[in-house]
Amino acid sequence: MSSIDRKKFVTTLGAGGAAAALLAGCNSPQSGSGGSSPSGPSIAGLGSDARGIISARQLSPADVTAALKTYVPSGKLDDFYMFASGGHSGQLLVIGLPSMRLLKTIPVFTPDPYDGWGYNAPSRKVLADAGVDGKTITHGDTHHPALSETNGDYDGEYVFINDKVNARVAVVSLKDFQCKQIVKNPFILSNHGNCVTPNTEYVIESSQYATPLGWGYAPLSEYKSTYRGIATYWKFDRKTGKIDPERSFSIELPPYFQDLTDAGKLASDGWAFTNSFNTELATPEDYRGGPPIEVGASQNDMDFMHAMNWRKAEALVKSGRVEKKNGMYLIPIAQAVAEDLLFLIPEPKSPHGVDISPDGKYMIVSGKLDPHITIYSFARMQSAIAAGGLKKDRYGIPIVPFEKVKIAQIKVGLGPLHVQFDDRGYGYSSLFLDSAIARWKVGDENGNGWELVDTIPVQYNVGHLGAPHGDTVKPRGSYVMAYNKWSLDRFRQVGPMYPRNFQLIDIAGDTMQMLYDMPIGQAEPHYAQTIEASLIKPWAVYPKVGFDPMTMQVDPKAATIPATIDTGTHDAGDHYEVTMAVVRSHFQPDVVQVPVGAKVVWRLTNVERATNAMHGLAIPGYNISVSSEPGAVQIMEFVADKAGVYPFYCTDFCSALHLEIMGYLLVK
Ligand code: RUQ
Repeated sequence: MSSIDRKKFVTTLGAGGAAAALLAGCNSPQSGSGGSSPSGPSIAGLGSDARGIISARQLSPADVTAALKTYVPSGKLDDFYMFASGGHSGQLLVIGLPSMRLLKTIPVFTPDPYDGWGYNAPSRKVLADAGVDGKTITHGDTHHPALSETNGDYDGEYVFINDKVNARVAVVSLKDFQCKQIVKNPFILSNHGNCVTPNTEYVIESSQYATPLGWGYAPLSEYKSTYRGIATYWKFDRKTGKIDPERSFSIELPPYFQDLTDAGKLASDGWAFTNSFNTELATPEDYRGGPPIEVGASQNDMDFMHAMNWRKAEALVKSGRVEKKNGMYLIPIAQAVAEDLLFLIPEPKSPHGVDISPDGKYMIVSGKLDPHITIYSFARMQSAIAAGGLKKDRYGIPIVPFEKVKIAQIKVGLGPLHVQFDDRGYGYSSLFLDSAIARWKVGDENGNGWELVDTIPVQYNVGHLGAPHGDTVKPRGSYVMAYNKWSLDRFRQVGPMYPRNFQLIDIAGDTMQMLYDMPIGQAEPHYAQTIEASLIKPWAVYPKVGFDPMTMQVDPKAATIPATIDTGTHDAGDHYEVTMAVVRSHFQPDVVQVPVGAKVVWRLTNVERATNAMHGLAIPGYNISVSSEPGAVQIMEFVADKAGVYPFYCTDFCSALHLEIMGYLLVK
């Protein structure tokens, strides 16, 4: 039974139906509405065995259905890829759905020797280039993965991920699931929002905590006058697969703490929305005379959503009327206001997420300190702007009146944070305080029909939630995932640091069903995006032997076999060049000899064409570990500063003679 058949099969039986069939022993094909699937195994055949297992393991009918819905047999594949942030591990996780099996950790902001990231020369350069004031940073706090989009739907080509703590954005190619680039924001030191425009024209990064723009110093007493937020529109170039900082621009924002951003689509294409909290402009300094920051920043009943017409901003930049600062175009607040491309919309009390509906007609804001989600109409926002006469905030930005644009509020429960959609006209909200997912009906432009339908408890304290293609114009697949901060009683204890819990929920039926708990064995994940597996077309091996994953081209200096280039150690005058091939089961050459103090540039090419035939190389004492997939060249650079004999070996168990794949680095 294919995975799609399996799903249909289970759905036909209905929640509990399959289990009932199993529990009943299924001696007759009539039991359960589905009986036996025409192409699949007969339920009757499962009879007493299954009954025995079910009773020995004390499984309920719901348990058995959940197992059937998530089980992917050995040899079968998952239907979806989920790309989850790795929180302050700085990495990105790839997970299969519905099995919830971890497929890969993609190292991004943090070195990871299993992948050679941060241990080979090109990735060290990526990390160094993305440093702060010349200082290489070897950690990150990943929050919001954003898959590249074409016509508002995930296209499976790239995924972008932000580093909240250092205000950086990374580009990962889904050809080889490797990081290709990290850009450092030239204005800010912390970000939060990260999303793409509907054709990945831009990756939008929005600031979190206000600072003086450009990382300079200013006392907190100058917070209101000197500190600022930012929305940066990083220009993505599909031809190069890289962000082009030269064609990127930023819009200056007030020192409200900007939070999440979502790009408009379809009806609202060309716009982007960023909410904020701390319109009180409180600072931690207030502690000396006033309340602590979390109190100071929660005084106002309303904060502000920022609405930005990025297409207008882009045209303004192209017109040559925007100046560059710190190497990037920066549209100051006054210019953004004069050009009618920046507006504020009041939003209830310290909101967290803003999410645009699949048709682009509605902006939905989650209250965080308010039990409601608030629904705004994009069309009404346009009319209110066109009508003019808007009041302004203290920074001169026009405010679109709340009552003119808000069309509905749904009381969903305590601590709403984020919103996702399905293809059946429902929206879903994560409720942090209630530890639940709420399902509600998407209503109409006049505010009718927006109503809470159902909630399901989750375990526990959910942050984000995610549905397959849930941020696109075409959500699909019948799952919602809850990305929980706490797991409490869900897993065997592993000391005081508990695993975080990803939960898979079936939303196909009229009531939601909890299917699966997945422990995340590392930092708190925030958001994840999920894409149909068939849309991703990864390489099985690199396109050619000697392919450099960083330049995405063949390195002319890489070894190939049959050898077109001399392998061995070559004295290049100011450095030694090592050209090496690896194949089961040897390195060629397997002795590298250099004088002490030599600068070494060592290219290791895995010349295999067999899929999965991985090799690695690690050198003791030199902090070097690389991984080379079939076809890839890995470049290592170091100074051989200590005389000695250094055995190196292949770190992947690649053949029966794996232990024999070794060699010596002789530093004389
Ligand atoms: S945020 S849940 Cu980046 Cu909502 Cu963490």
